[in-house]
Amino acid sequence: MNKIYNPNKDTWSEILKRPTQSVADIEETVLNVFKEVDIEGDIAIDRYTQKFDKVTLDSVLVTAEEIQTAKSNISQDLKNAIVLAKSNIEAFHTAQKTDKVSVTTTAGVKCWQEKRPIQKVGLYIPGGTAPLFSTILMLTVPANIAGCKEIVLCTPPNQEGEIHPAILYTADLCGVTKICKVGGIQAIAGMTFGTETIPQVYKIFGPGNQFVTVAKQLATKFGVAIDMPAGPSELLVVADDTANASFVASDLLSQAEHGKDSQVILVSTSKKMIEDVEKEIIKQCSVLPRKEIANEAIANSKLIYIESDQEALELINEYGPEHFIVCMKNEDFYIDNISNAGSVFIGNYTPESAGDYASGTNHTLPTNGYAKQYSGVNLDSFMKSMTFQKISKQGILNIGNAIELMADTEGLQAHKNAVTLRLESLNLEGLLK
Ligand code: HSO
Ligand code: ZN
Repeated sequence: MNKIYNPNKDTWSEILKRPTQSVADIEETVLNVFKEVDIEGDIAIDRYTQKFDKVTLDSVLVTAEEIQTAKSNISQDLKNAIVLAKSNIEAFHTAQKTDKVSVTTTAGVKCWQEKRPIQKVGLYIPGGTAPLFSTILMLTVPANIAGCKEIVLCTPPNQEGEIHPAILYTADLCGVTKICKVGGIQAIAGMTFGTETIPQVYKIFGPGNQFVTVAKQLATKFGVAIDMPAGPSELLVVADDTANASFVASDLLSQAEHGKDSQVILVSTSKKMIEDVEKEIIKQCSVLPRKEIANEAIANSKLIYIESDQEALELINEYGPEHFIVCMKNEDFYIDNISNAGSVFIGNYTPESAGDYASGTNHTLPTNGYAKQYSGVNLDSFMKSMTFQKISKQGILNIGNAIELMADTEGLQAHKNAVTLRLESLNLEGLLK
C-alpha cells in the first residue's frame, strides 16, 4: 500500500495513473479472428473454441436439458436471492422510463421525440474464476424493459464444454433468446458478423478481458455499437473519522479481489483512519480465498491523506472513479459537488457490493476515467431516441422562407425547391399572404 500525505497537485496525475494496458500487440490477433469469422462463420468459431477454450462442442447453442440441469443444481436460497436482486433492478430501471417530449416550435410545426428499443442486443458474460451471473441481471433487465426483441448471450464453455449453472439459470430466468457457448474474441466477432448459429446484433454489452475489450472496439468499426470502453474495476473511498475502518477495508478488498489490475484508493482527511484501514486490510486480506489476486491489487493501492475537503474533492473529480464511496460527516459536500464518478455509495451501511448485486442500480460502469464523459449502463443504453415532426400548411408557410434562404445560401437548390414547390401550391390555394 502506498501512503501519500498531502500530495502536491503537480503529482496527482502520476499518483492517479491507472495500470497500463498494452493493446497494440493484441490488435493483430483480434483482427485475424474477425476476418476468419467473417469469412468462415461457425467453422472459424469452432476452430477458435478448440484453440482457446480447449474443447470441441457438440452444439454451440445451450440445450433445454442443460437449462433444466442447471435449474436443479441451484439452491432455493440462491434462486430467491437472484429473484430479489432482479426485482430491485427492475424497479430502478422501470423508473427510468421517460415520457415522449413534444413541442410546437412554431405554429403548425410539431416536433417530438420518442424512444424505441434497439432490436437486437448481444451480451458478453465472462467465464473463468468468477462467473459473473449478476451481470446478466444488470443487462437483461433493462433490455427487457426497453423492449429489445432479441437478446443473445455469449459466454465461454469450460474444458468439459459446460457453463456455470448460475449463468444458465439467470439467463433463462431473464428471457435470453439464445445462449451461445462461445467466448473471447470469437464471440464478439460472431455477434458482429453473425454466423449460421450466432445471430448478428446491433449493440454489444458486457465486461471482458483485454482481448474482449479490444474486440468490442473493433466491432465498432463494423457498425456495431458497444456499451462503453471497459477497463479493470476501480473503487475510491473518501472517509473521515466517522467511517468504520473495517467496513472501509472490506470495501477496498471487494474491488481488489476482482483482478490483479483492479485499482483501489482511499482518500482521507484523517491520518488515524488511514492507519486503521491499512491494518484492517492486512488482517482481512490474509483470510480471503482470492488473497493472491487481492494482494497484488492492494500492493498498487493508494492511501492518500488530504487535509481539506475542497482539495480532496478536486482530486476525486480528476480521477473520476468507477465506484465512489462517501463515508464523511459532511457527506452532502461530496454528493453535491462530485462531477465525475460512475456510481456513488453513501454512508457506512452502503457497501459497493450492494450495487454490484442487489440494491437496484446497474454495475456496468465507466472505468479508466471515462466517468468524465460516459454514463453507466441504464435503460437508455438499450434504446435510441427518434425524432418525429408533422408540419401543417400553416406551419410550412411560417418557416418556409427561412428554409429557402438558408438552402440557397448553402448552394443547395434541390433543398430550396422542396419548400418552394409547396409554397407555390399553397399560393394557388390562395393561402399565401
Ligand atoms: N464490481 C464489478 C461488478 C461485479 N461485482 C459483479 C461482483 N460481481 C464491476 O462494477
Ligand atoms: Zn464487484
